[in-house]
Amino acid sequence: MGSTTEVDYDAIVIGAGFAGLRTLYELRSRGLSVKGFEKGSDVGGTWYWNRYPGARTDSEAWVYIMNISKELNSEWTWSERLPGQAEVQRYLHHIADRFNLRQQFEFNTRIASAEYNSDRNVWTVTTSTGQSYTSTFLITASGPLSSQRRPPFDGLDSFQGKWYQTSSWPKEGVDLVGKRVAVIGTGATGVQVIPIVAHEAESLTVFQRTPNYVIPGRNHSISPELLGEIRRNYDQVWNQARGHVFGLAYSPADRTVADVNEAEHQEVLERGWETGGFRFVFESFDDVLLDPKSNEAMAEFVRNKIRTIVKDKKTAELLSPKYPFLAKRPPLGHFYYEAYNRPNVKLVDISDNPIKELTPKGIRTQSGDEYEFDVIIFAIGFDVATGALTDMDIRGRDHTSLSEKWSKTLETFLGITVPGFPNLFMASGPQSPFANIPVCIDHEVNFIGRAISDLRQHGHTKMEPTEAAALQWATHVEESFKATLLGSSSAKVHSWYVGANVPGKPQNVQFYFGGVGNYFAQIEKEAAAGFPSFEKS
Ligand code: N01
Repeated sequence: MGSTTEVDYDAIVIGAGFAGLRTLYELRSRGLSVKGFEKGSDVGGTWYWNRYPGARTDSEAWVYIMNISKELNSEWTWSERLPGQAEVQRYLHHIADRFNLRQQFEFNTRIASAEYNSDRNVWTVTTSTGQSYTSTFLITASGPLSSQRRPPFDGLDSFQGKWYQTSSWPKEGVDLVGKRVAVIGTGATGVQVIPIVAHEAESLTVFQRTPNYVIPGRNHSISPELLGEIRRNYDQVWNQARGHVFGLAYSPADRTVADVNEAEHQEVLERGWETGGFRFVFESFDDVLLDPKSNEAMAEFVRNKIRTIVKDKKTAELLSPKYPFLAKRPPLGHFYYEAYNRPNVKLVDISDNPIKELTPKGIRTQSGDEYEFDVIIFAIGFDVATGALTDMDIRGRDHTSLSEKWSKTLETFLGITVPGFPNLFMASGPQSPFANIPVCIDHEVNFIGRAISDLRQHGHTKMEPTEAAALQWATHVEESFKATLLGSSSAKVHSWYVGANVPGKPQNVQFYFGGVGNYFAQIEKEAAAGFPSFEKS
């Protein structure tokens, strides 16, 4: 069974983060010969690259897991509700060692291109140093938030201080003590970095284009009692996350804004705020993404918190978003707003006065104001979802590249496969759910494994989704987005949900917002029916 053409491996996997490790484990368990390639010098993916100060998960530890073995779940001890970068990295190292995954990866190896040969039904994958390898199946696990954007400012090379990007933070760290530091960007990354830098640097200037609704993370250590309870109920916890719209182990609030009076409403939000994390968002009211009244009430509640915490009135107002709650992915903060009360921290609003250029001494805005720095930290986000894939030259059946295909319209089937690209599978690809990623990866990779096993069991060697199935999925992705308040939001202007943060990128909904539970039901239906949306031969 399998390909009749001679290949180096049954499958090649690109990336050694959560998705790559999970894929390698899955396919190897199904008897395939698998080789992995990873740009970094070790496993970790996001957690390998994003070592910036303050980096930690926004999902609770107990759902930030690889659910491949009961023993793993009961032997690994998370120390915090929202584990830090080093701890997640240790977890992934542990998995790589415990399941002997590391030796099947080639590290320090960037994949430059991958090309499908129709006559031979073979993928040829070529590294940036020109080494080529062949396989029947190609699985990308390159991450939805991994293609970093180079700072798009003129004069970058003229800056005489040091500049860093959070998503390629030096392994040895950066000493900021006594330095005048700038942070550009106030997304989830900037929000994590800012309070830590504020403590270390002599001065910190934050350049904010759009404020965010920052929810307190309320991180805490995990007590032995809590750990015991989670371990005893792991299946239940996992099932809860599988069924939750964003893949978190939360219960529905079972109430909408219409069910309560004003006092009860505030009480519920107050309780949620104290609990912190995404529980505030998802366990307070179920209609926050659907009912403008519920949404605005939550938004105003957060604005009031900002006004209470931040002492300087003007700064508080600048930090208060005016667009609908959740229109941007709300970051979790760890004393984020409090940082602005420090005398060494200053906020510069660049919403109407953008950064024009970097100068030898620092940053100049459109109005001509110049700010001097020793260090500039860019936390300006990613070319999300498609970026890491189009960065590689991946060419399918008729020699078209993914980049060319998606410049017209973003089309995938279930966010996992693409018409015209036989035997290509994407773990966490574009149009897959916007959610707690490890839960999604687990199911997507299982789907990929089942698809390949099914194909081989039927004596076939090639599968490709039909155009009709992909079109239907793309339409469903668009409609699901528009059915929420996200689709009509005023923040869509820079929103990476639709790719608007990257100049020139075609604007399409990049993720599936129809809910994790819905998504899993659809991939399960496809798999259970024997993959009817694919052409196989
Ligand atoms: O990136 P972002 P991120 N001039 O794109 C600003 C995940 N994550 O890395 O909003 C000036 O959200 C930009 O401004 P605006 C998580 O899913 C997870 O912070 O476009 N400013 C924005 O403020 C997250 O949502 C975790 O107007 C410019 C910022 O830079 C996702 O990654 C931790 C600019 C970019 O924010 C991305 O978050 C961290 C310009 N030219 C991240 N260009 C955890 O769960 C951009 N900006 C742990």
